[in-house]
Amino acid sequence: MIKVSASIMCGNSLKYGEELKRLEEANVDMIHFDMMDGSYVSNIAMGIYLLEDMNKATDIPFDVHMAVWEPSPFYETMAKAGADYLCIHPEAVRHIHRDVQRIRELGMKPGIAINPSTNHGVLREIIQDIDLVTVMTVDPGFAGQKFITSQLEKIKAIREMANKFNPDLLISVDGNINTTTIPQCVKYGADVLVAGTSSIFKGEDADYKKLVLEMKDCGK
Ligand code: S6P
Ligand code: MG
Repeated sequence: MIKVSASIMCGNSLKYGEELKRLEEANVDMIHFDMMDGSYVSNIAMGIYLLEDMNKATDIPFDVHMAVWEPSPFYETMAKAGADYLCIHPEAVRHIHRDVQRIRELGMKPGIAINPSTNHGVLREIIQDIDLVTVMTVDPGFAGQKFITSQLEKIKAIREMANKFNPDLLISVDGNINTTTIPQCVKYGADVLVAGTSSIFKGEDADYKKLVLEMKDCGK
């Protein structure tokens, strides 16, 4: 079943409370919460206090994407703040198994985010220990970029690996996910669609419910 994870960074930051209500009414499955440290990526976004407050305001699960170097000192705080899934980049940590184990021990579901230039082979030794892979279909750091089509083959290869070693693995796609790119992503094996500026966050008048349904429909 296809899930939509709404990238809240793309919402109106003066109205996050209202944005969460609109996303609840639109029945999104998850909130994609991007954290950026200004070093692993050239942008700074979304902090822990914000996650804590948002988590108090909604029951929608949080899929946190840490585009952060050495995120391990923050895992405990992230668990307390309400992260359900916690996705890290393999290049950003020293020992990926230790980090994944720690994330699970703290009650979160571990995930790995793969940059466009990172080969999916990095997953082979860890795929059985994680719940989510986020395939970056743009370089991380910014909303509003162009889809990198070479990532489709990667989605397919990860799905094949998952079928063999972890059939319940969720594969999410993040970056320029819209009604044009969704059919191919889903065909190749994605089941979580990160919704940003190119699909649902289109301003005050956007009908999130309709847009979310369109995303799910075009992936059928
Ligand atoms: C990018 C970040 C993403 C964006 C999302 C934006 O660094 O990880 O989660 O928020 O991809 O979506 P769009 O439709 O503007 O590309
Ligand atoms: Mg993201």
